[in-house]
Amino acid sequence: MEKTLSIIKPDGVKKNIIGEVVSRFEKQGLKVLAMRMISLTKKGACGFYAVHSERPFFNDLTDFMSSGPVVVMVLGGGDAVKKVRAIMGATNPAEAEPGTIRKDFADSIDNNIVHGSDAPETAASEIHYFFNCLDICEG
Ligand code: IDP
Ligand code: MG
Repeated sequence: MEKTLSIIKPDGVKKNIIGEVVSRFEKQGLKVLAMRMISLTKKGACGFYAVHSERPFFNDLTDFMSSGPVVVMVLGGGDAVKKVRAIMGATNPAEAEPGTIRKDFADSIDNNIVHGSDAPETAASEIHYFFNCLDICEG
C-alpha cells in the first residue's frame, strides 16, 4: 500500500468542504490513515514549500497557507500518490478536468483547495513534516 500526504488548504476549510474533499478520496478507495487540523505559521508554511522558495509566487503561497486552519492527512491505497493527484485535478483549476476537486471548488491557481504529494519520495518527507510513525494507523 502506498501512502501520500494531502492538505485541505485554508480556502477549502473556509468553504466548509472538508467532508466533501475527504469523501471524494474515500469514494475512490483511499483510506485515511492519519488526520489533523492545524494552523500553519508562516515559518511552517515556508518549510513545507521550501522546494518552491525561489518561485515568484512563494511569498503569496506561504501567506495563503498560513492564513487560516488547514487539514493535513495521510492517505493510503494502491497508487495513492497518482490517485490523489487525479482526484485533485490540475494545479490551475481553469485547466482541471470536470469532476475534479479543483475544477469543482477552486477559485484560482493561488486558491486551489487541496495539496497532494507529487511522488512517493516527496510523499514520505511531506508525511513526516506533519506526522510521526505513531500517528499513522495502518492496522
Ligand atoms: P501542485 O499543488 O499542483 O503540486 P505546485 O507546482 O507544486 O502545484 O505548486 C504548489 C502551489 O503553489 C500550487 O498548488 C499553487 O497554489 C501555487 N502555484 C503554483 N504555480 C503557481 C503560479 O504560477 N502562480 C501562482 N501560484 C502558483
Ligand atoms: Mg506540488
